[in-house]
Amino acid sequence: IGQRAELFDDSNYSMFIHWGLYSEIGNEWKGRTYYGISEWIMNPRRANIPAKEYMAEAGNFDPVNFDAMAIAQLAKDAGMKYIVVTSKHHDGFAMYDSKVNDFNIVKASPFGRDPMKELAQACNDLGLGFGFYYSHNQDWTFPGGNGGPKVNSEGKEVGFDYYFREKCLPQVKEITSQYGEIAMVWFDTPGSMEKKYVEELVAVVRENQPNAMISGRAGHNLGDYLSLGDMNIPVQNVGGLWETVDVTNDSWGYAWYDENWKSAKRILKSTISTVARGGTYMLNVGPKPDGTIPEEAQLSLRAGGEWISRYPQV
Ligand code: JFZ
Repeated sequence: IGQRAELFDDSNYSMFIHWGLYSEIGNEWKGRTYYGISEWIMNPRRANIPAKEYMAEAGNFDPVNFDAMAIAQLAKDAGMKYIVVTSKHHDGFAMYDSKVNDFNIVKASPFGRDPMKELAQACNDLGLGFGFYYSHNQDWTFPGGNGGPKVNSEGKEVGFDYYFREKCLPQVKEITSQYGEIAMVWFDTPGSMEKKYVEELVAVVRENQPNAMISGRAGHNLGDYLSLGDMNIPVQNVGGLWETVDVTNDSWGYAWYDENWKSAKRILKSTISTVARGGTYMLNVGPKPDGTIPEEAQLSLRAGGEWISRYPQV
């Protein structure tokens, strides 16, 4: 895969950011706390929130203290080399200015800014790579998306193809063309998605971003590398290009009660074990409802970065 692989050669420690409407909810719905990964709050086995009700929650999402430069600087201080952020998770809410679908942070929320533009710019200014997570198969609020409603706004029954043509493909075109050069498109949970769809998405990414890596979870082995199971640090050597993703606490998205922070020592151990076996370690932070990164995560990331900065790059 040639030049694209340079991302993993030069940069084997990176920041994952799960940020979306679920961050505003923080795992508390109608006065009740639901435990588990917060970006799954609307799932039937959790708070079981109907799509319409969940979508209305966007009117309350106003992360006024979001500061792209502060987050990029945190990644830099931590010793990380690039950032991958959720442009759209399974809930279907786009965290960027999407022209093809109004359920996004610019149109549906009071915030009114495109935080992805700001973050892409901040990463560029600090010499960090920038990439997008995009949930290509699951979309719980758009008709036809996996886990989504079965009928469209006209009451007509629709399938996956409808979601793919009307939302998924055009949005992947947007995220690969509106934010300058990006380093990565992190597709996730392909499920039983047909190969032809994954092929079309991969073709768009290759066309618009020839140097971007595509995650192992694109599906049908069409990604550029192997993605291990979440929070999985291998104890054996793994061949080829690979990555493992992990969390600073327990949930990817912000959860109000989640204080199970990993220490700097624990973060360094995981980073070193992964990198020593040739892998890339992508560590997640979940911004709070106001858009800032929890203080405890900042402290341990910076303490780890201080240790890393004392060793010369090889
Ligand atoms: C997925 C998402 O459902 C989750 O919300 C989060 O974004 C995470 C990073 O990715 O969850 C997964 C996907 C794959 C595995 C585990 C959790 N896996 O392969 O072990």
